[in-house]
Amino acid sequence: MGSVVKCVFLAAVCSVCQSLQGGMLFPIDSPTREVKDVSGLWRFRADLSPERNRGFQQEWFKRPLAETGPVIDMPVPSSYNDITQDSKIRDFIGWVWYEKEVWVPNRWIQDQGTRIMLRVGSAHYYSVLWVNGVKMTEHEGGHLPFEADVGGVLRQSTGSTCRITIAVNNTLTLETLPPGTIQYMNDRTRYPSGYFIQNINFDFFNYAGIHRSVLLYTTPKVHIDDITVETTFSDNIGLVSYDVSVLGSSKPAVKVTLSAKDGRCVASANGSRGALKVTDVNLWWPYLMHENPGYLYSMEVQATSEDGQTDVYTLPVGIRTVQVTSTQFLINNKPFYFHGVNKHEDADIRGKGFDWPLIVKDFNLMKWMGANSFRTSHYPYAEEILQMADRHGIVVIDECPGVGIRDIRSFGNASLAHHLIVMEELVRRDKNHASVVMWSVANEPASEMPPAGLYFKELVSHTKSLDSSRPVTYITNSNYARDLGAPYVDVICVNSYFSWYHDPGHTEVIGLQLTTQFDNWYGKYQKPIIQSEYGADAVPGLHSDPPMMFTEEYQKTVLQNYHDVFDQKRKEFVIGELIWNFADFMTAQTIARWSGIRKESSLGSGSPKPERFSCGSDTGGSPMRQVCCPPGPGIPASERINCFLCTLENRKSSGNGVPYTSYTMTITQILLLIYDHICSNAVIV
Ligand code: BDP
Repeated sequence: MGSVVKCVFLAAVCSVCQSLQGGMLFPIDSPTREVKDVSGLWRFRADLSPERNRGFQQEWFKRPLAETGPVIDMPVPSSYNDITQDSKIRDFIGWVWYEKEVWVPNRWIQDQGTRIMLRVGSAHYYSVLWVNGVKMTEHEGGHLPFEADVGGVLRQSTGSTCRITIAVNNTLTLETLPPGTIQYMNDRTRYPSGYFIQNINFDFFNYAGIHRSVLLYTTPKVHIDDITVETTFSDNIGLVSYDVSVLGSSKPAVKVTLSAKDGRCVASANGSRGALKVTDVNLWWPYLMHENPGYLYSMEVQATSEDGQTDVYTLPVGIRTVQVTSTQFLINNKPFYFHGVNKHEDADIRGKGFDWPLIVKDFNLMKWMGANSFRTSHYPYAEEILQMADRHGIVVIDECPGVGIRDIRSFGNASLAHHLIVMEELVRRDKNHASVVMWSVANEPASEMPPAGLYFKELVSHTKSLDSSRPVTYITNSNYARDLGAPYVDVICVNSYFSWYHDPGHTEVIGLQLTTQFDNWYGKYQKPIIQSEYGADAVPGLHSDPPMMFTEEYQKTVLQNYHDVFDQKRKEFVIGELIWNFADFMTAQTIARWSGIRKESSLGSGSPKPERFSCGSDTGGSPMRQVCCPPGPGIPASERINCFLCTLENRKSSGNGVPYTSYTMTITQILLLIYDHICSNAVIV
């Protein structure tokens, strides 16, 4: 490994040797808290020096970035890769520097009782944060938030300006999550001096940058640091157990009030730990399982110190239970079937940058398809996405970035130590979401390798020690007889691509092979099984009869064959199917991927262009999902086809759908198929 990477990660490995301190509540406004979003346009520079460490040598954080070299505009949140016209930025490996100067309200500075926090929702991969030239914190890992108390520094600075500098390094090593390796190419007849590449073992583009909002927010000095809720019910009585941690006061008085949707107080209690009893409880139900899915109570926590300082935080709470038997996944004691999708945070231009229109559109699409669930393949998604899932009753399998652990050296102690910390960060962030029903600690690790047994035993048991209320799994593509981690999981999640990566071209063997796959896994473990990925690529507009690989017909045939087996096996122990993938997404450039991956099942999560999705209908241009394609079974196919053709027309005429127009027919076919399948199997309890 070259020095570029070495210097970056020494610090990282050391920093993971300790356990997490404190909570990471989502920043909200409340009577005692304020949030100021400082996202927007930032100044940006990639450190193109050979060792990528000029920024540290020249201490770029000490002065405004524009004084140490050229800067360009960079939107936050967004990946930086696709923003410029420069392939060096798209494929950049190493440190990039972001900077923004913002004003902090005077009253925040003047009031010594105000805590001023700076929080980054996620930056990929390793970040160092300075305010006014003073280092505030470092964080390893994308996809999860980090924050620092910046009040002290701001109060020492003159004026109320706050110059935020964030250096972000996307280098992946054997000990990062996901892992990767840096390879220096030393053959001088083929590569210039210092030439290196980033190798990865996962199938999505290694987008980098500041991916979620950067927020300044306040709390009082005496503040609610963390809240943990667990829920259950018996008959019509719901029970919410809570645990509140308050910092800044040795003997805080804590009051907790639970309100129904209409604002009615339904229970209250005093004390930092306790239980709230809710009579005539409205349970949190998944979408399509109840006429009123996603019911959320509002839990207001109030903490007051001996000297009268108060903090207030309000948390949405869904009351529900989750349980796994040898054949079923129970939500509120009723069998739940995961009829869903795998996703990515991925969009044209913004990469993995947070984007509300895209998120809302994706939820509308999922609901319109009749999907009741998704897996956060292959990393934690934005908290706002989980909040949406809570509200809409969409069930989530919450996955950590443990994807591509294929090298035996990534099962070592340093890797495990970091993986445990990442699970702590994930559980700390997402533990209170009713939508999250299971943790996934990894995707397709080399779980047949000898160290995998101990690795997964530790990882799963640590995750259970953090949260005993949810089952834990990881997603496997190993052989059932040789998978060393499967004994420790609660649900078997299997990925398979029969007639694609195995027996290419032979869809006739899917039925037999999939049945055998299920029977083997169940025979060995007697645990319920989710088909956590299945699918096939298609080149848009490519047709053949009889179907051949990469045609739209072939993709359809593969899905149909899988669905036939699911429909049989769900009568026994199969508890779900998550198609690969909800939408096309970008991958690294390789001969196996044509402009990213094309196993999409819906209209796609490309850059949000609402006009692509509207339909000039009889009623005058209402969104097509309402007019032509309402959720649920029984919509005549002809109507749905018209609707899609209309979409196609809209995309063509929008003129900006260049990357999309060509594959619309694929989308049409696949979406119809999934839609038919999901609608015909929707379980309404
Ligand atoms: C699985 C991976 C997923 C890939 C998919 C595929 O979990 O990330 O994109 O296969 O190859 O192996 O399409």
